[in-house]
Amino acid sequence: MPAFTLYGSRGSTNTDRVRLTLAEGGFTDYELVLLNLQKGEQKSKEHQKRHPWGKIPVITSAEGFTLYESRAICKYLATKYSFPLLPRDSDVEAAALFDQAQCVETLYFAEPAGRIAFEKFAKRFMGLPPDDAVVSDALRSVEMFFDVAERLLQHKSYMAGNDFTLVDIYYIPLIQRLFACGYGDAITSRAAVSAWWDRCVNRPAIERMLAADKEAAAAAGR
Ligand SMILES: N[C@@H](CCC(=O)N[C@@H](CS)C(=O)NCC(=O)O)C(=O)O
Repeated sequence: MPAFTLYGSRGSTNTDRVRLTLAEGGFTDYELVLLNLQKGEQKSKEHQKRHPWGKIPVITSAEGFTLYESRAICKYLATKYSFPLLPRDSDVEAAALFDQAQCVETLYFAEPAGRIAFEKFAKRFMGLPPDDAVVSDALRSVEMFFDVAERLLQHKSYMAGNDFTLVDIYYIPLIQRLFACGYGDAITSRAAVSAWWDRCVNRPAIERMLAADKEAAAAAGR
């Protein structure tokens, strides 16, 4: 019996955040159940017992433990299975800097990048046109975010310090979405950000997972 079930969806950035964490931790003892968001399967009564807001990802264990919110899931899995992706508990300052980097990612980056992904990617599947005003406003915020990141990454290798952590993983799915939507320049035009991005996606486990997903998407015509 697998250690837990991950409920997610193909092409979901929030699900991919969890899958990347598991890949980086080398953990394969789990079952992935894919819900069809276009059919609204995430809003079923059964799924709302797992996630009261009817969203993915969620993990459930055979012992009855359920957890939603991708970053909380990643942190829980990294702690439970000792993936070397978190600062040591005893290093209080490193733990605080990790929390700071996590808040920065969620509030200053993922918020505007998520708006772009919704307008330019998700809306395509809903048959709706993007709202260009929302996209340009969000793009301005993303550019401003990376201007600051560019300065910070001159003095450290990763977002929370000199070690690769979960926070770096948190960025990957939405940055990939920016590339897919034609906004990869926000990364490649900034030397330090671009070098950081290369360090992240050239990690063997991450590179393997991204390549396999790309191949699967091409085969499925997505
Ligand atoms: N903050 C949540 C976001 C979850 C979320 O919005 N998931 C999307 C898929 S990427 C979803 O379930 N969308 C369908 C819906 O809202 O009905 C997390 O990090 O897990």
